[in-house]
Amino acid sequence: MRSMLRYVLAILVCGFSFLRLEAQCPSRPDAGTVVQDALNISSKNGVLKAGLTMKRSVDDAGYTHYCYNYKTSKGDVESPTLRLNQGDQLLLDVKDRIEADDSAGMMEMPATPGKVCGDGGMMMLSSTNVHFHGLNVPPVCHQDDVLTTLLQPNDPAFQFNIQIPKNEPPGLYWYHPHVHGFTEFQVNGGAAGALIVEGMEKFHPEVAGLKERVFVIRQQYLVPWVPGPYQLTINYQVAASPSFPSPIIDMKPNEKQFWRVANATIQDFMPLQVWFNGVPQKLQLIALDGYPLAKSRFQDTILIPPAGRAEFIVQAPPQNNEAIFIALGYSTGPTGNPDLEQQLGRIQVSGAEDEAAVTKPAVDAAMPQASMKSIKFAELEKQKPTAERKLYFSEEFGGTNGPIQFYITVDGQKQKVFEANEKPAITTHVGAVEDWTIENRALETHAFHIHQIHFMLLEVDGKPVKDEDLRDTFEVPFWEGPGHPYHSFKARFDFRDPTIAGTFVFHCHILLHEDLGMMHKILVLPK
Ligand SMILES: [Cu+2]
Repeated sequence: MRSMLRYVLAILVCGFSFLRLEAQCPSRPDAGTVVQDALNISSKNGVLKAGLTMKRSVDDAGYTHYCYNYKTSKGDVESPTLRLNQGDQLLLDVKDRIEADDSAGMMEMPATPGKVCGDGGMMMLSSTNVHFHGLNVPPVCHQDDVLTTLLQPNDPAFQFNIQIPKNEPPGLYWYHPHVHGFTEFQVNGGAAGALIVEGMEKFHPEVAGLKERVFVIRQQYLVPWVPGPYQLTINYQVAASPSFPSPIIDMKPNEKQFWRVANATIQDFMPLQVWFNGVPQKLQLIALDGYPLAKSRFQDTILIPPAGRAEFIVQAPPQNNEAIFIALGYSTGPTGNPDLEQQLGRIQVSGAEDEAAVTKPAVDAAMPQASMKSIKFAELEKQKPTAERKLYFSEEFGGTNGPIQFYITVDGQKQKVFEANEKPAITTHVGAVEDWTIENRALETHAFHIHQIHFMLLEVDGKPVKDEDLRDTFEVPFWEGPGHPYHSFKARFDFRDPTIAGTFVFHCHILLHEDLGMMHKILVLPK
């Protein structure tokens, strides 16, 4: 009897520890190891159906993880890369299984009154939803809506059902939670993954046949809203040399690789470089923010703001070179956060010389199979704007919403922080093509982002840009103070596509700023 009892107890204990393990996020890679890409899950016959479970756990160093857990036959992984073709359907079942959280004593916020998508209820740290950053898809329930979609712990799975438009630009997008007030916590915890719309080689044949790497750079603070030291990670491996051994990026001598890099940090502006023996190398830039460049170009520095993406070709050095991938430091101004230089990885060259890379024909000889005219927002430069607007970022010291109030304001309106039940700050209609100037009157650099569409850059600081890139996130540097002009950019916003009708948001992608209300709504009325 006693042994029977023991047996039952043993089963119970095993059961409990199994349950406890169930609640944990997958372990993350050790420092100083070879960087691995996330698991790729690809659409089949036009459909990608997958399930993700949002969980939370705390690691041995005290960092809180929020993870998009994905089950495989070999165990659980987090944040798989979702790969789809133009025109494919994404069926993503998301469950909220956040157990304990840090929300004790934190404010809860009522969700947008009236409309509820998902469970609704109060917005809390244990609530979640998903934003498909950059996708040009409808802002409606079960698609890319963050204003009314709210999942709560232990709800049944909520299904996102998204049709990738047939003319969606091929490139790197990403998914992350977007519950107003609590986004920073979950993204700080690592809740972010890559989404790729395939077909870049049809527009940029120079990437055809190259080994592809997807690097998601994240940033973790012990307590995200407290200024202090942070760690960058590359595919979840800590990149904090010299405190930790550098992540290792494997390449063959002279090998060309196609790197697709997402800035999934909560606030880090990253000027990226690749150095050989301390000398920055030319990188062949192919796409920004998931939009192929009209023409690839060579740069030695590629700046990506928080939430931006860059896709570029890197050629490895021959043997015996010291090569690194690095994010330079970046000044975000007197009230900004320190963005420090950090080595993201050490390029380890080994194996046989990559003959194919060396003998590959000159890129210009290759002809694109698809015309840039076939994707969204093509030839936007030829459109006549139907309206012009000016928006500005600003900050005020003191107030009820923390030591600094963060605002984004449509010029002429009153400065105010975002509230869930506010009316749209901008109302426009399907068919509109608008030129907006975004100005920064704050002593801190901000990153402008709008949901549902890309915008075409026209001017920076009042001067026409050399490259009219399509972006979904763009930096506006800080104001240097009295006697200096405000920095700004001007871009063209295309609301002609009837599928994006509805209410969505534009905001700063420094996530603390967004959470504190540096955001407003835009309503696009159907025709
Ligand atoms: Cu900001």
